Amino acid sequence: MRALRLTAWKSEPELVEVPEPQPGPGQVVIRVGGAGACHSDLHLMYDFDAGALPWGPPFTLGHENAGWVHTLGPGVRGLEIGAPVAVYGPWGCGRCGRCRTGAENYCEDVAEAPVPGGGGGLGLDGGMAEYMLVDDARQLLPLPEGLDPVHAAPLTDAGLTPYHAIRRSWPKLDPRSTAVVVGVGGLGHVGVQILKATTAARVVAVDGRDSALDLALKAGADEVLRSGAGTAEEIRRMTAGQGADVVIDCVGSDATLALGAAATRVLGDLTIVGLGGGTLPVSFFGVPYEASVQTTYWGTRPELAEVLALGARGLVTPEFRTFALDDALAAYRALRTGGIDGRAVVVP
Ligand code: FEH
Ligand code: ZN
Ligand code: ZN
Repeated sequence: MRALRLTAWKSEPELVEVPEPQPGPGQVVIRVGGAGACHSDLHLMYDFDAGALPWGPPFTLGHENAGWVHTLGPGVRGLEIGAPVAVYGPWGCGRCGRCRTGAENYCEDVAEAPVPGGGGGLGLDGGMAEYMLVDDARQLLPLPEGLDPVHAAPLTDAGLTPYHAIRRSWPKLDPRSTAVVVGVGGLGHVGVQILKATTAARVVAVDGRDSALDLALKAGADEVLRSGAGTAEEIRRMTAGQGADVVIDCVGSDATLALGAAATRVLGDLTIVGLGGGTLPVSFFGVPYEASVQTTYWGTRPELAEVLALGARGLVTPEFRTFALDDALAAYRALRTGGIDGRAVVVP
């Protein structure tokens, strides 16, 4: 079969012929129906040096996957061949306290995980291929009625990652609240939809690109702001001087972190989801009193079930453009130059 493989750090992936995977005990092979191209894959290709992550090439890209059950390894029960499934992406040890609650994104015994801190498409072979080996049947969630693998794939990361970030801030998102999403790309536009579907907060989206602001409006944003020198002041003006209750930063650059710190309300949340590599100096007067600043990594398996339910009900519907496997590298190149509104999904 063909697979888009990263063979070295700081290099573009190659479409090569590889053997079809065979499932071992407890494992499942899926026929891939959709594999999303995530912005973090660009960091893997162009930015990270060897040693930056506890795993490395060679592996097949694609950590945002859904498809159909193809073959079952020995001992796997309860899955039917041909059943549509989404793949939960962060693969933990399965036995530690976090993994037992389904929070494998925060596995506490990563040495016992299939790959420390990664999963299929992140150190192990992912979904940019005709078939994908899923390390354990527990990582497969049945697709609810009304959701097909192409639509489900972006929900597993572009959906789950902002969902987790937003869900933890639900107590701060009442009908008087303002939530700001900074960066309206693959994750950010789904974040806007999730805020609208799960809270009554006013949603403000910030981006530097007109096409992204159009996407934010389509996703349901109440207001959009073109990022610039006065953005934080504008957010304060819109909130009677108080600032935003919750800021979800899907970029994570120096500039967006500074914006977040300047625009967050006292007692608010500033949540950094984007891998932009920026830093935020924290000091007594540098951040609002009792504002919580946190990073989040992906989400939990129970949360993925919730996101799939939102997708099946038509409440969260990522915008995407499909690409053939032959064009997967072109999809990444377009993503890199800002040429993709929403997500690119590879359909092998
Ligand atoms: C991938 C690699 C490293 C950090 C974060 C990510 C996310 O895109 C996972 O969804
Ligand atoms: Zn990702
Ligand atoms: Zn674990």
